[in-house]
Amino acid sequence: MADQAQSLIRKIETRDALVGVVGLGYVGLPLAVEFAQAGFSVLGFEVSSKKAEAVNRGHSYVGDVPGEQLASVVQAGRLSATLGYERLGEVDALCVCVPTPLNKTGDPDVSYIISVTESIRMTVRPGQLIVLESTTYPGTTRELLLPALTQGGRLKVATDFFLAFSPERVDPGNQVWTIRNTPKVVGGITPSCTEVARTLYATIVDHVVVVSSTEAAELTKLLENTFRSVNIALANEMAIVCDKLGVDVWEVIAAASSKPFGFMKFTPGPGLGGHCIPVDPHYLSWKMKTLDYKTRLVELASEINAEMPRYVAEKAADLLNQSGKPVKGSGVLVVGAAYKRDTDDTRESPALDIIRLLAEKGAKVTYHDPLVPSLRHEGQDLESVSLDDQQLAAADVVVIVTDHSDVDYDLIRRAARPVLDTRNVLQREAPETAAAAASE
Ligand code: SAJ
Repeated sequence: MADQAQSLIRKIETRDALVGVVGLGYVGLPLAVEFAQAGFSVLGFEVSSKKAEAVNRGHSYVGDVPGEQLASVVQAGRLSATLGYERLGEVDALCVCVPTPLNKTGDPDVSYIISVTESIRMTVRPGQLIVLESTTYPGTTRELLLPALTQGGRLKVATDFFLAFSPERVDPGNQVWTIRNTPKVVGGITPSCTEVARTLYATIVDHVVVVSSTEAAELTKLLENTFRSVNIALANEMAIVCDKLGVDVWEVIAAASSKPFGFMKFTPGPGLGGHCIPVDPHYLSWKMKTLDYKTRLVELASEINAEMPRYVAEKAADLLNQSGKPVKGSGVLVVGAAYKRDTDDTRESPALDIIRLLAEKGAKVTYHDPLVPSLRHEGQDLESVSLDDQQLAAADVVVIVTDHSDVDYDLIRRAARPVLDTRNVLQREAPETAAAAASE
């Protein structure tokens, strides 16, 4: 193995390597703290002065990073944050954890990757490992980063610097699966790149899964999340099928889940939210379109999921109709604005679409979400209303969109208003059902 590789591996093994993390968000900050706790000196790179200052004050803004944990590594001088990318050349190993959203036309927006790559191009030096962690289309590392780093031939990959991809697998709020015990996939441009990256992650992760290329690592992440999108779409389509057949989809899914092999439970919902599942499959579809291949199943699943908010709004209108009420002027109380249970994250939340669609039909829409005190949506500022008899009495229909634990579902049951329960939470958490079942 090249001398550079051996000396960098040694630096990592002795913890003398200076580790850099670009992007101190829900992926980068926990990663930076993990490396600091493993004994490295870590330099975080942020474009937000607010975040950089908070880190240097030891103030955590990421739920998965307890304040005292951050404060202790900062006070020990193990972690600091710098604004901008000027100091990239100082680090020996750099993990890039920048956002990869979609742009307005639904295509990949790799501008954050391009921006940091341009800075790396100007600072990359012999002896550095660069690892991209951001979820992206297969080929990004080789097609965008590699050419920039080789500087038109000045530097050679695997001789001077090392380049790999390693997808993030952070599940915000998950207390069971942490950075340390969640296997980490790593794939390099060359075997020696892979080995240097493997050595780095082995200092903070119990199990590193090595693959043969950066494309294999990039695609591994896309498969993980496209798998969810496709199966959630199937659950959503089954909900529509069961509704038309007058069958309880939740009963069917519960029964299918009794199969001890060959089945994995997914549940229908009001649509797909979050910044992973609704986004990642589009990175795959987009890349394949450039190769003149249409990923029909992947795109169809995204379409089905994206249609669910409209389906929910129509079902709410049907419920009003059954009470002889037009949507226009009727009160609609949406329970839950976050994209999934027990999170305050409203990114891509289907609740936003459901609120918009019903408001467009003239409904008087209010929402209650104990974790989302206010919402800015389509130029509108909405405040979460309290869940009480008065609000429920004013609602001609209640639409449960997020099944937060901290909501008084008994109050909703007792109000006896028409309810569209997109998460089956009333049935699932019905004390009566449990009591009835127990008395049989
Ligand atoms: N959803 C359904 N039905 C399901 C599962 C989810 O409608 O059966 C909805 C959720 O309500 C949400 C959306 O899909 O609106 C996405 O939910 P998710 O459970 O996939 O959660 P995310 O978006 O937080 O996905 C993250 C991903 N983690 C990473 O990308 C590192 C995903 O790979 C994880 O599997 C997922 O967390 C997880 O399992 O919690």
